[in-house]
Amino acid sequence: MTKWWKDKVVYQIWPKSFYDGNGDGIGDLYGVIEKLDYLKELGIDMIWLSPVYASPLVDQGYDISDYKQINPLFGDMQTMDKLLLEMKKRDMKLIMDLVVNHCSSEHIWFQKACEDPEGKYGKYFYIRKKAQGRPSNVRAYFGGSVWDELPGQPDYLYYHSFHKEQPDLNWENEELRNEVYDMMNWWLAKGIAGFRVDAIINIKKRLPFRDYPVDREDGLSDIDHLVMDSDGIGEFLAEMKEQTLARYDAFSVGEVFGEKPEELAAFVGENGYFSSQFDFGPELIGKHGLCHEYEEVTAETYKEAVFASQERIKTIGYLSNIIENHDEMRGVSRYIPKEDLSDTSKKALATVYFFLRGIPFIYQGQEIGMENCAFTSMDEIDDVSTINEYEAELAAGLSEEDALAAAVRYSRDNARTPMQWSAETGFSTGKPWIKVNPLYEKINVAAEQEDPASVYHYYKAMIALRKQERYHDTLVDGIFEPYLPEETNLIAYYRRTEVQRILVMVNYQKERRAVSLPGAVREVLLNNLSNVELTKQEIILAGYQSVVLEL
Ligand code: TEU
Ligand code: CA
Repeated sequence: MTKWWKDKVVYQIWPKSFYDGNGDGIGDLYGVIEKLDYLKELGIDMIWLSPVYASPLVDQGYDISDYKQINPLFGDMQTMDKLLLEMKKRDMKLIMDLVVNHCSSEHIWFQKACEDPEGKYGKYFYIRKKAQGRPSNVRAYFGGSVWDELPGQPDYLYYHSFHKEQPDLNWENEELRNEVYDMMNWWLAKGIAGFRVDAIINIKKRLPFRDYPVDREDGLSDIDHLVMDSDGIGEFLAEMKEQTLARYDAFSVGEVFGEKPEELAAFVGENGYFSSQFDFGPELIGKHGLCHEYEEVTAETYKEAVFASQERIKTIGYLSNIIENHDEMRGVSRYIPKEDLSDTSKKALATVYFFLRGIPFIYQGQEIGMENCAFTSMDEIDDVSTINEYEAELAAGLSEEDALAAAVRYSRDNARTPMQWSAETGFSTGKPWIKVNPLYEKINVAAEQEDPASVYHYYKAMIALRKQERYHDTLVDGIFEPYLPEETNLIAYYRRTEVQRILVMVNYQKERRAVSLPGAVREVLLNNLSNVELTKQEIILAGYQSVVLEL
């Protein structure tokens, strides 16, 4: 397998909120096609398209009822083929979302399993006889037991890691695995460049199912206990690669939470199951218990998480680096203290993550500095995960006000408000399906394209720098090495090769500071402010000033 993908910059589109091409208030494939030139202009090479398959949208498309059909809300297969063609014309690659830990309860396989739990399709799922008792006390990611009564079959239970309308597929069943591989090859043969692989760590469960320590009033146990207790996933992932990805030299990026530390090389090493996996280290900082118990991120905890991930991957391969996605709050609202939020600090955060060793992913709206949305009521929330969190906060005894504040701060819907294209939002000629972030008049594509000092133009400059011939090899393959890591609130690191040294320096605090330099600066390649004070020995960095220096 070649590594054709390692210098690419990837943009994640969550289609329902990207751009509405037909005026029904819902983003769609027509809209994606219309915005390809915008993405090309930004410098994007590859698009990760979140699910557009047939789905009842219980989990916004991560509940698939037909892997080979397009949800009419998003368009049709003809439009999908047009998108592929238009992207090919622009030398852009498309990766699709591979959601095969589970399907939708509306999938024909599950419908047939409900008709005949003991038959062929019953074996595509984890179905158990109720008389034998609930097989385990594991809590689903979206709350409640992972076991629910099989619809129409009061004597049977079935397993779901997520929502009860997302029954887990039984990967122990070779027939099911071959169905998945056939579907993957069908999409690869259409010309997609690969997949983002959803919740893949969950496909391997330790059997027989068993109980784990109860950790909440609901008498259930966090599903991570089951994940950590399950071994042997490599057998499935190696088979998947051999049967599909390797045949097309496809790019694959795993959404992997909780792989065992010693498994990282097997997952994303030279001959790994996947090309890459996301670095979720920063995303997990301080997340223990319920949202109201989460610790806020600081410059030091952010630096520690990022540097630890770079150290882990250093001799193994490439991580995919993010500050946000469709499952998280907006990155600038998570990694920058609220009182320090500004275009300068947004650019500083961007600099920290974008030049790390690995593949930079940009989530829709991140490039214009979109922030968390001021949700004022649960009526404005659509997301099943946020609703579950709110209920769990109430059950933990929080007031409605405190439960709301905790749940909406970390809500996935912060990332799912409509992309802000102009001061009129510009997302749809109809009524958007979800609240528009009130900050759209200031934070929008049109305004920022006009302002050379905008977050948008800074992202464009970062992408251009990464692609510049002179720096390409160092920024793509150069070794990552911390610089003065002991300096509080300084996040600085080398990217270096035998012949070139680049130094990324971010003063991650509002106070200005002097930092010693390791040598003469050949050139200031990037600066989020209009100038920088340099002497032979040191650099004076203003609050949240970020620079990229060629030494
Ligand atoms: O997310 C997976 C997911 O949310 C869990 O793996 C994660 O560990 C948990 O939320 C704790 O952090 C993927 C999709 O990105 C998400 O949108 C879907 O809701 C989910 O899978 C089910 O398909
Ligand atoms: Ca639409």
